[in-house]
Amino acid sequence: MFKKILIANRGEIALRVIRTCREMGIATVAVYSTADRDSLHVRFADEAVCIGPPPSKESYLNIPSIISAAEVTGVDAIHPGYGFLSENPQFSQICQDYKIKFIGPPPEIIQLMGDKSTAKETMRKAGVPVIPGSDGLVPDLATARKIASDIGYPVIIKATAGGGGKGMRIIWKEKDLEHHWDTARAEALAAFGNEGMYIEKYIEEPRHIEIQVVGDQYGNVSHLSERDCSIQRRHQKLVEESPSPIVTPELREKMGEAAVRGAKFVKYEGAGTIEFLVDKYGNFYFMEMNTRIQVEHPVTEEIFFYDLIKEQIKVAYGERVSGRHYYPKDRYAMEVRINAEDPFNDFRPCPGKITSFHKPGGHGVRVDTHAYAGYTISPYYDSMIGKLIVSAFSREEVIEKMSRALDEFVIEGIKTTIPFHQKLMKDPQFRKGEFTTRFLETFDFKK
Ligand code: MV4
Repeated sequence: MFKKILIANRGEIALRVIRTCREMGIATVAVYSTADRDSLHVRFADEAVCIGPPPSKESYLNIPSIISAAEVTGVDAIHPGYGFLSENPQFSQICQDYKIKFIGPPPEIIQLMGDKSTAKETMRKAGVPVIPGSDGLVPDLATARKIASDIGYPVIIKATAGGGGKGMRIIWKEKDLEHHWDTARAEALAAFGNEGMYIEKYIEEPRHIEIQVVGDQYGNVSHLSERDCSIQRRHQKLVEESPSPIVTPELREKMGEAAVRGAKFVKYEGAGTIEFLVDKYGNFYFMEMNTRIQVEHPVTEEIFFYDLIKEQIKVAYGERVSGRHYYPKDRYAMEVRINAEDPFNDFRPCPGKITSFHKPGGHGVRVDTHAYAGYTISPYYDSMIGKLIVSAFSREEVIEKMSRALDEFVIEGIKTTIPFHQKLMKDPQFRKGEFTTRFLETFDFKK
């Protein structure tokens, strides 16, 4: 097994990876910016190396600094966590060049899935259902017009370099196409240096449902069922749960099989997520593939009682994935993201010092966080302070337990999303499991 792993990340995920390494007897190296001197990942790792000043570009995104830290400390592998360099094909390539194992897929796969139009074409070839639309990129407005009228409005145009909603426009009527075509392309060029666009039929009231997969270096892939991530705001997930209230055993079987087929087709290696849109008729369509461990991975860990970080490390080392996973019956898990944001003020970020901090506990309650009383949430990074994950034998029980745990959670000194989650847990539609990705557009935060 690896002797020493460098974690090229910060916050709760750095801590999460350190914990598993400890259990596996693997030494750890933390890297940190000067803003994170007092962070727990620095304290809990066996060694820590400062890699630069607070701005991410000069620290957590600074490849030469991170590779130097890896060389100086003599690690055999780098875990990139999520965000930062986790889906950067150059970083995966440089790790390979330096003979340091990147815990994630090889650069070619990251590159392939990072180009959304190519990823979609690849999945279509693999036999995974995709949303009707253009075959690859659309060269010009005239072609866009033709395709849009063939598939019928509403349509959505997407930047191939986008993802997560950037460079995306919904078009309801032909007369609006020209304007959106020009502005979306300009936005994509400015943001990604790539103005490639593709077109799809717009799916109106979808659910966002993703399948967790793990592939090994020998072409084996197994899936660990779905997570329902439909509760989002401006492409930021707020709540994730499994199983999905709308996924029947038949649909789970079909989506799981499609995800495994897609991942095997590209010889996927590591932990990954295949995101699907599910329409109101139960049709599912490939949307994107994420080639990293995701924020919401604990939901899957809790229902399967399975350490996904450990699995990532094992397959990176060359072990095989276990075959098909036993699907746990009567197990439910839900995660809510606790962000340093004011939910009553448009989720405006609220960095600052946490003056008092008390985590909930008890049966079925897990808190993944790097925060503590006296810790300061930096304005330089993501506003997520932690995740509250609960598990139980039914969705009703999970919601009751989540409400109880949220009531126990005390964070003072800054505003957080806790009051929002408390309201959400009482919402009748949410409790019934009846929501789409547009749920929060009409949610009354003041109620
Ligand atoms: C869509 C769609 C409807 N129809 N594609 C959002 C981010 C990026 N991953 C793609 N997204 C969407 N693509 C078609 N053809 C709706 C969305 C979408 C969305 C998807 C999942 C969760 C939340 C969302 C919020 C707005 C739009």
